[in-house]
Amino acid sequence: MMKLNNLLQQNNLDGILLTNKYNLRYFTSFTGTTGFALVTKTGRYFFSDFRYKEQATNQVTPRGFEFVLWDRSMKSVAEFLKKNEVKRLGIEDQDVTLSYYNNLKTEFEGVELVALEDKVSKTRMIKTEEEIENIKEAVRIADIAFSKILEKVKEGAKEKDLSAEIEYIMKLNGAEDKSFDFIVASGYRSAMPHGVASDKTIEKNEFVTFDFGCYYNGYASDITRTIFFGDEITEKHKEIYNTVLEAQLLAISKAKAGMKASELDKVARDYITEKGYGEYFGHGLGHALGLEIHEQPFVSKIGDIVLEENMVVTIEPGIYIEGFGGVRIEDDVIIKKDGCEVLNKSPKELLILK
Ligand SMILES: [Mn+2]
Repeated sequence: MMKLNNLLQQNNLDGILLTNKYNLRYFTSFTGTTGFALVTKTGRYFFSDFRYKEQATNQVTPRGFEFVLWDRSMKSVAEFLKKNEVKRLGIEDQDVTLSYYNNLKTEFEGVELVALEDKVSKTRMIKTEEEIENIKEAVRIADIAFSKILEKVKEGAKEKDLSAEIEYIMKLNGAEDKSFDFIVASGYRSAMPHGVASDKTIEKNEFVTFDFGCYYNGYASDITRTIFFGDEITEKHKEIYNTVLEAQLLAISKAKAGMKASELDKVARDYITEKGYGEYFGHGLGHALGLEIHEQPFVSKIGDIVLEENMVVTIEPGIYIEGFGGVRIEDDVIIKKDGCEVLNKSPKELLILK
């Protein structure tokens, strides 16, 4: 609640319209799909329709919000603005459509709409102990899935089937849902950083990259492991794998509170560049995760946010060589005062499955 008051004050606002579903969950505990909140200096309201009356009331009341049965018009919301003397209203401009914005402009006559950009989402960057516990459990479930999926990797196995198995294993182990569309990318497809599982089957002597995660209590996990399938591994495969692994371990050894996200990115990037593979590492080193699978701070060349204690970020360098294959290794880590804590327990040394 302090965070919302600070936002009002720092941006010289009389109110904030919360519409982003992750921010709504964070501040009101609402887990449904239809609803929004109005926060003013004097009142806190949560608007939703008849379907969510009971659920929303139970969830938002303990968080200090009053449930308002919404008639689906913004005109009725304007009454609340008037009642609370809102002249400057912050909106989550990155979250609303142009037509929604135009509607607000019409219905909220005389109210100045102020774009908050990602200021609300950024209040979620430092995790509480409870949030960290949820992320840890989501990571633990993902680790179980990795160990179990290895038994299913064989010649002719379809990427999509392996992806479905991973989801099934995680759900059997307590996951609410998958946290994104899994990447199972084998052979030439492993050179695609976002090679979502396809109909391709696993063949001998290729890399297979698994990138997956789940939700537990609303919080995400995200893990990537690359294995080699077959008995004829080349020196090039080994070199690429070990370069990514060394870069990942190096970044983990340097990650700590007080450094800029871009400095952490540079640690892994410089190492990979020194080894001659710089041009094949075309994405950022990582991203934070929490209620969202990708959230601030982003760990990239342009990441100017300073890492702080209890931010949870991924460290996931990769090398991708078109026509040959690729490797990525990803762990979720908690930033600490003097280092970081790696949450994933899945092994990272080169695994050759025959
Ligand atoms: Mn990731």
